[in-house]
Amino acid sequence: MEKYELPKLKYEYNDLEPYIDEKTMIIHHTKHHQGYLNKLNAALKKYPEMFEKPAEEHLKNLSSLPEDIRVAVRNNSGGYVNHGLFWDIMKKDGSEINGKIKQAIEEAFGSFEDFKEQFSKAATTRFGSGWAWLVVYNSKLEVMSTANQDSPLSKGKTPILGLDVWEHAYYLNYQNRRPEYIENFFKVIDWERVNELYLKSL
Ligand code: MN3
Repeated sequence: MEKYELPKLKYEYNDLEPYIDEKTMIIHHTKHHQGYLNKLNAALKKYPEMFEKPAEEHLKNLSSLPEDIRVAVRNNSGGYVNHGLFWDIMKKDGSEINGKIKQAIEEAFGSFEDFKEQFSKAATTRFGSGWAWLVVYNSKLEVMSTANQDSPLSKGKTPILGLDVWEHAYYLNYQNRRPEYIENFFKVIDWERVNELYLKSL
């Protein structure tokens, strides 16, 4: 492999309407996600052997990267990988939560509603640009948030659900109404996929 590539969506740009609008999806995927990818590919030109590993691997080992590309990888491999997960855990009309992930969420947070409240709070209170996450750490579920494009992988945690709360993710449709965007995100979550990622992480 000579460079990383933009993952294709499993659905159409307008499939997440009315919760996430088509125009936001197009700009987000073809401009923002593509932008992180282009910068990541450019940064690694000097170190082509790095393309042999999945981009996730670099985020797990930021401190071992060559210093001249460490910040670029943190931001752009972060942006590349985070958006890849974000697209992957959504689908048209969403799906009901079921299976092991349902059980694990109830065990970790008390109930699905308690989880939703914690996750939404993490997403709402993330100051400025960043992400809210459901992660697996030591086989247990946790809610967390990160700034900018920082990945939970850099803290040894495996993200299985992520919500982009950068303004570019919602501003066209929601303007400053981030809480409404967060509430509507729950209507398009592909819980079958999240369940698969959960099982894989164990
Ligand atoms: Mn984004």
